[in-house]
Amino acid sequence: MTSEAKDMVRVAPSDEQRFAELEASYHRLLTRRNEYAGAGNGTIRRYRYPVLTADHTPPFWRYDLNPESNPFLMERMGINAVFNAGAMRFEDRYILVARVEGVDRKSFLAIAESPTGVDQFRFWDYPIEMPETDVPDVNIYDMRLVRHEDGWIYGIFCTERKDPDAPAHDLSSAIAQAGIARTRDLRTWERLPDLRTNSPQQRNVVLHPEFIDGKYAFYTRPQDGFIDTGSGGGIGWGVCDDITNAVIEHECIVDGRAYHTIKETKNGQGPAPIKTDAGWLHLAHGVRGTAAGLRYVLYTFVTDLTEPWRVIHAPGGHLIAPSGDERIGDVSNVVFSNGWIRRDDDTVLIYYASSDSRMHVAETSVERLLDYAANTPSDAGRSAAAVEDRVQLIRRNLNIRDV
Ligand code: M1P
Repeated sequence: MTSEAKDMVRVAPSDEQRFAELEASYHRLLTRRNEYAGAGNGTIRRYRYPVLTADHTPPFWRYDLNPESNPFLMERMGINAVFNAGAMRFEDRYILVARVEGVDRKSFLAIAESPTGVDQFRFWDYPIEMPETDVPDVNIYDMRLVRHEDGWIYGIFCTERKDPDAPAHDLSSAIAQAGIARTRDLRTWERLPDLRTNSPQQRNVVLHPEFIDGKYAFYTRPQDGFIDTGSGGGIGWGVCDDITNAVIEHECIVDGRAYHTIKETKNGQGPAPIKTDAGWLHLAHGVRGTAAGLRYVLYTFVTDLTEPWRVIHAPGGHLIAPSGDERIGDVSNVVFSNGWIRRDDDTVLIYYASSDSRMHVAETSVERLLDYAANTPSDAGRSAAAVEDRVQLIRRNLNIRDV
């Protein structure tokens, strides 16, 4: 044995201590109680601590625990980030299906469950082993979970593959499509053929939870390129007869991109909408360009109960924007949501990721979201009209004060 190797062996006991501390901090993280981060703004109230991070992944996902094959207790397969989780209630548990990204940049989907919905999320022992299609996915992520009225739980997710038509020197061009899988127990997944539409690419596709005239209905996001939506006009809508061979012949735009708004560059449906007496409540992300890159925020809108493709309330501006530490991560200045849960008492937990790095939760209610949607002025379109809206608010408030 060389003297260098002997030196390495001598530090072995401290490696064990290091791993013991790692396990202790993992345990502390999973048992830590969450708390409100502040009073909120009347619409949403954030919780202080992220609900899922890379450190929430079990050490046995990352370390080889066999001293024979890993005498230095090295992390063999690191996890880079945990973000963009779908969400649902299942057997009295709060379930998140997170996008887990290894240090090799490959994303996979893994389920974490919690008894409270705001803390104590623990990953199941094994990630989802999603079956592949004939053309294997290179990367899968951002699952939207939907309990459909046909009795299945569907997971619609982005499947990314290298563009086969890209020139040999182009190693970045990729094609995004919507992968479809279904399950009854969240453990065994049946993979169905990917959604087919007339758009060259799709991302942020979401299954509507109910049949529309006996057909399956999807929110789509047609896009010309992998990053640029190009001629894709915004959040789309289309129906298909057969989910086991899902083909959408025609898409219409439900919620379009618009100049000088929070959704100028692109937008995308978040989770499946929540059904309320006043219409379908939607959560979506809007993207605009800045000198510092793209800025992703969350916004909401309401569509008609019987015609879910028709917007009836469109409050202007964002519901949630990156704040404080949320601004920083692998892709900074991003908040993104593909999961929310309506509790029996009509409170709503919004699960959102910040900067493609970690998962947070904010609380609101159906009543508050509907009030927000119905009474927040829509985007005024220009500065003078926005000032006019604000002046009216000020005038009403000062009149009240003078009374
Ligand atoms: O990096 C921000 C987000 O970018 C994509 O969303 P969109 O297609 O709307 O731009 C997705 O890759 C998403 O996962 C990611 O969080």
